[in-house]
Amino acid sequence: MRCAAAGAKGNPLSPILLFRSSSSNSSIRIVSRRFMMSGTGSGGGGVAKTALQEMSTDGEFKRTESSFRHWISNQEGAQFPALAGRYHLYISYACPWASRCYAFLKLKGLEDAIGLTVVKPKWERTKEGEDHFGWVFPVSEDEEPGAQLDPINGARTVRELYEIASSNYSAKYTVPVLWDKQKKTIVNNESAEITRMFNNVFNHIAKHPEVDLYPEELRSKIDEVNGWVYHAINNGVYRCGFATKQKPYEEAAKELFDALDRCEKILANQRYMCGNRLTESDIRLFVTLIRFDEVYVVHFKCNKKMLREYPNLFNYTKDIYQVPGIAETVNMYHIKKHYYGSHPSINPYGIIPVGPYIDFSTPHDRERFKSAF
Ligand SMILES: N[C@@H](CCC(=O)N[C@@H](CS)C(=O)NCC(=O)O)C(=O)O
Repeated sequence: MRCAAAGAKGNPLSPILLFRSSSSNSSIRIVSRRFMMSGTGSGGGGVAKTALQEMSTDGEFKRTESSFRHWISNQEGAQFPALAGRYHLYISYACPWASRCYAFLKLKGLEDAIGLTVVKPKWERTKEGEDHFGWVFPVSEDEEPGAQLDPINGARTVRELYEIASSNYSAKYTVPVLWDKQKKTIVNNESAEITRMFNNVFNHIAKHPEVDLYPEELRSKIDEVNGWVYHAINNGVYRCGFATKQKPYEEAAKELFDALDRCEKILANQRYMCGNRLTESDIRLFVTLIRFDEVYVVHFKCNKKMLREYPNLFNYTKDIYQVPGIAETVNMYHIKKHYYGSHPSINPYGIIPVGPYIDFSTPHDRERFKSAF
């Protein structure tokens, strides 16, 4: 692994280069990786500019780390103070990472304090004469139901947001993007950190400050669950879907279904992943489960079992879907249109399968457990 982007220049908040993975509360970092660059015709060796290129030479999908890692704070003199109306969240309904941020925004009641814009579901060319395909905004409000024009920067693409934020950015143009309207830059593009900020730092302006999805007493449990759920399930489905060789696919699939079996067992004895209280771990698991039968079983070849064959997991997914605010974060039309339409190396004709369109609002059996939420 080699560094591939230059250090900060121009914008004083431009990302800097660092290789590390744990979360800190104040820095920004670009972690760039050299990949095979499949599908670019470049013949290998470059910085991944889309998930489709994050392939190691042995056919394994390797996700690149997020770059902008500023932290919003309540402390006096903070570079990014926790103020109402200052920040804007750009998401795609299709993206599980972005959707978990939107879920936190809803659960905390931050809709009036933090703006939200949804991109079009299907990736399009982001620059004339270039091969890069990525997230774009519609050109009119009625072009794509659920997608919106960019009201803050008037950008046509998410790529433009990254280019405004940093003149020398050279990695992926991902959602979510948490934007600072005052400094005109990206505060953070890592959902794991955006959700923590939404949970903790806006309580004075949140409609539901009492909702705490990362409570002190459960933090080590939540971190432990998040660790294996991320590796084997959240990222695991991508490791199945984007593998370009049989062995890494089979390894990812084994880890995925072992982890789902483990969740099924846990959820036989308690309502949520960390006990009788809804936490961050449940939102993280939910965003993958809700896409499972509709997308991952078919598109990412995660077909050893369907979600509907796991009674506890299936009912659990319905339970979380029915938490007030969560259903609004799920748009299956965008989800299916994105995955089946944006990865030509996996689905060259872009055909969207007809089923199953599960109704997650139907009754579930999870009330048999007590709940503290
Ligand atoms: N670690 C990031 C991952 C975000 C991410 O991978 N987003 C995908 C959509 S699901 C994306 O925007 N990909 C753009 C691309 O691959 O070009 C997070 O959790 O925020």
